[in-house]
Amino acid sequence: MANTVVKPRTQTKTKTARPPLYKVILLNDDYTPREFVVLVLKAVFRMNADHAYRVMMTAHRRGACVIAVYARDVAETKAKEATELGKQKGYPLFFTTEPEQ
Ligand code: TYC
Repeated sequence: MANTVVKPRTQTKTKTARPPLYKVILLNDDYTPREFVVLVLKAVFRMNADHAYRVMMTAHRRGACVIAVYARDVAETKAKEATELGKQKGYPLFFTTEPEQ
C-alpha cells in the first residue's frame, strides 16, 4: 500500500546462551557388584531404584550407558564423585563425560 507506515523495530530480544551439555556415561566392568552400582546411581544421580537398576543393566549388557546430561561442571563433578565412591571400596567402577553431539 502507498501509505503504509513501516515502523522500525526498536525492541532488542535478549537471547541467553545455553551452556553446552555433557553426557555422563557409566562403563561396565567385571568386578563392581550390581547392587553397588545401583546404590551409587541412586545417591549421586538421584535415580529411583527402578531407574537405577535399568541403567545398571543397560551398562552391564551393552558395555556403557548414557545416564544423564548436565552442564559441564555438574557432569564432571558427578562423574568424579561417583567414580570415587567405587574407588573407596576398591572397585573399578568408572563414570566418564563427553560433550553432547
Ligand atoms: N558387570 C558387573 C557385574 O557383573 C555389574 C556392573 C554393571 C558393573 C554396570 C558396572 O557399569 C556397571 N558384577
